[in-house]
Amino acid sequence: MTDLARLVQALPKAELHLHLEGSLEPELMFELARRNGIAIPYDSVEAIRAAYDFSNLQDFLDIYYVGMNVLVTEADFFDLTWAYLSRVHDENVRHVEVFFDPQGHTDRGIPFETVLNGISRALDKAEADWGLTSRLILCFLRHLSEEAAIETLEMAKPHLDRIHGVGLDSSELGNPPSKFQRVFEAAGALGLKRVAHAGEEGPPAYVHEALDLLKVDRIDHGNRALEDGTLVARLGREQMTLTVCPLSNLRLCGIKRLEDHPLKRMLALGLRATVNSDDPAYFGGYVNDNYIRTAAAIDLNADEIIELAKNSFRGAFLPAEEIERHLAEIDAVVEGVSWRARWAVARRCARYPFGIRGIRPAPNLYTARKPVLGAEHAGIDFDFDHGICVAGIDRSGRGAGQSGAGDPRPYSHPGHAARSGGGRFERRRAGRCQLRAGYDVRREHVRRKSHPIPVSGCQSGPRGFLQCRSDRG
Ligand code: ES4
Ligand code: ZN
Repeated sequence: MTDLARLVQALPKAELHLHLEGSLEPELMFELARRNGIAIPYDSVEAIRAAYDFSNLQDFLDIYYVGMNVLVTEADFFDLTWAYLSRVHDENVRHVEVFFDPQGHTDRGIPFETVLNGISRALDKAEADWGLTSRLILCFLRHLSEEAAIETLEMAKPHLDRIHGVGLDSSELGNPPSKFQRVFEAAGALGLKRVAHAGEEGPPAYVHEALDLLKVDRIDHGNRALEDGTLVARLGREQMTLTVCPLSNLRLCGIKRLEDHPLKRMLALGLRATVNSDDPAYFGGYVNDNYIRTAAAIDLNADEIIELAKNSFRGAFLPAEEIERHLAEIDAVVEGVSWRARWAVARRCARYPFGIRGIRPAPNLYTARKPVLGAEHAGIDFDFDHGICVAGIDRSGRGAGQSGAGDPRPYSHPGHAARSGGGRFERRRAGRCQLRAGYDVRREHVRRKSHPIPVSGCQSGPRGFLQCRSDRG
């Protein structure tokens, strides 16, 4: 993993622009086609991927609407949503605001409730299992009529406890925001948030319309706003969030090369830009890939990457105090770590969803080392002031954790003992940290060899410890 990838992985992030149907990976598409006896025009997963060669938005949409035909049952919508959430959970995404296109399903005879129930069940499970929070945004297909959008809003009315906002997607050119003014007004009157794709392919005038006529709370994409200085000034003044999707822009030929992406310019102009994946199964990358590939292509520095992660929370439809908590968590990941070590932070991170002592950090990598005698469960703790430290005890009471082995950088004070709930670490010599003792660890030095152990399924353990299941025995 590169330093850039480590930083991106370590940062807590929100994803604000994701079409669930666009996260349908070819493997799942194939499986659902088989499960439901639906014919698809491909005879292999490779053939599906080979078809994903687009010249513009419409090229993509033509294939996207065919792909979603395999989604039929509630279980299909659950599986689709769960696969996406599992993926971004691994990328240290803490909050998602996802789109769905009900008209793409109801027009095929799939009941609105089937779609909604499958999606919501997965969203609820991700929050229950991992604390991964979410908002669901119902998108109107703009190539269809406003009457059809109004009918869709009617279907949603009994379920507004589970739908947070409305959006506008599909073919932008020729379908300006003004076409949907009434339905957006009705949605606003219901207390729903409003967003719209604008300036993806359409002109700056469409962005103006989205703001003035649809009264949107965010602009999805917004790239072409840069052509209009007055508009840029307004977006900056109002701190309007732009949900930018770099790999999408590349694959739909909005830009020729990723090096031409305007994201760095957007930040320099004071715009609240965020990074998102749009339709990751079709565009070749989930959210971290979007950060990493774009940062590499346009030379974003660490501060810009951190700002993008912060913007993802600032632009989220979350209560102010939750936004603040996420921002503080980003600061905590970044703070206390020297500039050089900042790049190395992820390597030493433990994954835990609940937090200790009121802090809720949790970069998502766990690189504790295998304990002396293979522990199945490792208690994990953090020394948040000094970068990252993992410590703990296994079930048998033997030392199970390890911190910073092989890389002394976050422990910038020689002899510093990392404070942790139970274990006590000392930097004994350059590049080595050793577990000294823990409260129910026998007073013995425990030396480890370096065997990374992947862990998952973390939960609160006794006395502020976290317990994680080791994926390997
Ligand atoms: C979309 Cl990239 C994009 N643009 C507009 N509408 C969409 N629906 C799904 N992906
Ligand atoms: Zn989109």
